[in-house]
Amino acid sequence: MHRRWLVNRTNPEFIHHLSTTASVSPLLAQILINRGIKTAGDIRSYLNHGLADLSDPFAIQGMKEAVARIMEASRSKEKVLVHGDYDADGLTATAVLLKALKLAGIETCYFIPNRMEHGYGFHPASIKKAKLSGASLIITVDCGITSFETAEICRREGIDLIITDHHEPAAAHETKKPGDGETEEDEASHQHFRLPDALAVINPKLSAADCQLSTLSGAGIALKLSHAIFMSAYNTDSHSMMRDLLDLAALGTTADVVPLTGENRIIVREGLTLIGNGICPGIQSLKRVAGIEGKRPSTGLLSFSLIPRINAAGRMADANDVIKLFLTDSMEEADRLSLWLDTLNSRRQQIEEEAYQEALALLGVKGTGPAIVLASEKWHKGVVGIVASRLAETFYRPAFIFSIEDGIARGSARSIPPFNLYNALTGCKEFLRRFGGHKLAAGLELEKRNLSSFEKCMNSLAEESLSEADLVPSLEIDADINFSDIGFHLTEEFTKLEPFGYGNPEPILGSKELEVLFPKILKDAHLKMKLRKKNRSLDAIGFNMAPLLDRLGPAGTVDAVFTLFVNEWEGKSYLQLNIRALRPSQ
Ligand SMILES: [Mn+2]
Repeated sequence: MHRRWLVNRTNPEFIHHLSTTASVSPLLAQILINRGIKTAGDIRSYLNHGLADLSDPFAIQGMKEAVARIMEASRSKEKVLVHGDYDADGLTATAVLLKALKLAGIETCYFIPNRMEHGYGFHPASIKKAKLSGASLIITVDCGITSFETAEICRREGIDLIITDHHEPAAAHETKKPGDGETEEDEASHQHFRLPDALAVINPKLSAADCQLSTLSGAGIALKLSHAIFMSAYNTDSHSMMRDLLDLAALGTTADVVPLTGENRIIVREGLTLIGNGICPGIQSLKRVAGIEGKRPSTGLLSFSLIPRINAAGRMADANDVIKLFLTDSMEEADRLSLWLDTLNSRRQQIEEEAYQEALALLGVKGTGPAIVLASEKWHKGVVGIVASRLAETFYRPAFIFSIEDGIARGSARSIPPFNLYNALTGCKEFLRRFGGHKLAAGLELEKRNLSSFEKCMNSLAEESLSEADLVPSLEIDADINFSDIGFHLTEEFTKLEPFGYGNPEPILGSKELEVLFPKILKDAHLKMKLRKKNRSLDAIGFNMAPLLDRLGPAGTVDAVFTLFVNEWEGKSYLQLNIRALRPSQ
C-alpha cells in the first residue's frame, strides 16, 4: 500500500541540549522528543518509572464513595457480584477485581454476559444472578457507563451498584430534561454527561482532573480500584499485592489497544515480566497451548497468541469459564480450559477467514466508498469486529460490519485516526437503536431496513471530513540515520523504551541511497537482501514484500525505512533490518 513518508525533524541544537542534560544519545533524544518527552526530568521518569509512580487511586472521581461501600460490604460480610464483559479486557478486569476483593476478605461471585444472549453492557440477567447468590452489591468493570435502564432496575431491586468503565459516557444534552433533579454539586462535577443512577461511577473520562488516566483500559481501572481497596483494607501502599494482579491487567491493557504511555506503560512493563515468569497457572498453561512458553513476552507476541485465545471464548461460546482459568490454582483445570480456548480459537480463525473473504467479494461488487458498510445474514456476530478491523486496515478507511438476525443488524466498527467514530455515530444516531465505544472502535445496532440510510449518512459524514490525504496512511520515521551509525549500541539503548506497542512504537529509522545486494525471495513471500552504503552492509528482510523485487529495478539505489532487530543463531547475535517500506531513491 502506498504511504506518505514523514521524517521527524527537530532542531539539532535542541537534540544536542537534551542529549547532554539527560545523558542519552542524540538519536534517543530525537526519538523521545518525537513522543512528546521533551525535558530531562520527563526522560528520567519515562526511562525509570515503576509501580511506585502509579498515581493515587483515590484521586479518581467516585473512588472514595466506591471503596467506602466495598469496605462496608467487607465489615458486614456481604457478598459482591462483579459484572464483567466477554472480551479480553473485560475478562481480565473481572479477574483482577475478583482477586482483589478476595484478598480483602470479601465473598464474591461474577457474571459475564453472553455476546449472543445478552449482548454488550450491564444486563438485568446479572441482577437476577446477584439475587440468587445473595449478593447485595454489584460492581461493573469495562462496561455500564450507558446502562441506564439496568441501573434503574438494580436500584428498584434494592441492590447497590458501582460502575467502573472506560468507554465514552453519553452527553447530557442528548437526553437530559431541564431540572432533572440533579443537585448543584452533581451539576458541577459532571455537567456534560448523563450517568446511570449508581452509588458511584468511576470513569476517568468524566473529569478533566483525571485526564491523565483517560486512556486506561477496563482492566487498568479495575487495577486502580483494587489498589484503592488494598490501601483501605491494609492501610499500606500495598504495591506488592498490586504486583500480583499486573499480569492480568497487562493482558487487558494490551488487548484493548490503549496507548502504552503513562500508567498503561508502567502496567504493561511490569505485567510482561510477570507473564514471563508465569506465576498464574491459567496464564502459564495458556502460554504452553499457544506455543510461546520460554519466549520473552512482548505486546506483539501476546496479541498473536494469548489474547485471541482469551477473546475466542466470548466470540464463539460463553466466556464465564475464562474467569475460572484466571482464578484456578489447579494446573490440571488450567490445562483443560486452555485447550478448550485453543479449539475455539481455531474455529474462530476459520469462520473469520470465510467472512473476510465474503466481505472482500461484496466490496468488489459494490466498490469502496469513503466508509465501508457491509452486512450479511451469514456472518457470525463473534467475528464482525475482527473483519471490520482487517478491512479498516487494508483499505485505510472506517469500516462497519454487521451480522443480521431477525431483522436486526448488530455490528462492529473500526476507524482510522483522522475519523472520530464516536462522533460520527452520534451524527447518524437517528438510524441506530444503540451504539457505544471509542474514537477508533465501537459497537452498534440498527434495524435492517435502516442499513442503507445509515450507510448514506456515514458515507456523507466521511466524505465531508476525510480528505484524499487522510485516506493515505502515513509512515512516521523517527530519524534519518547514517548507515554507518547503526550498531548493537542502538538496539541496546532502544530496549529502554520498551514495552513497544500502540502509542509507543518501536523506533522507526530511515536511510537513503542504499545499494541492494543479493536480493532473493523467501517462501514465495518475503524479500531478503543486503543493504550497503559505502563500506557498511547489513542484512535486511521485508516480510511479505516479495512483489517489491521487480519494482526496485536492476540498478540504482533505494531509500529504506526499517526497525532494528537482533537475530540469535547458534549462539551468535546478528543485527538485522526489518524493512517497513522501500522505494527507489528519489
Ligand atoms: Mn475495554
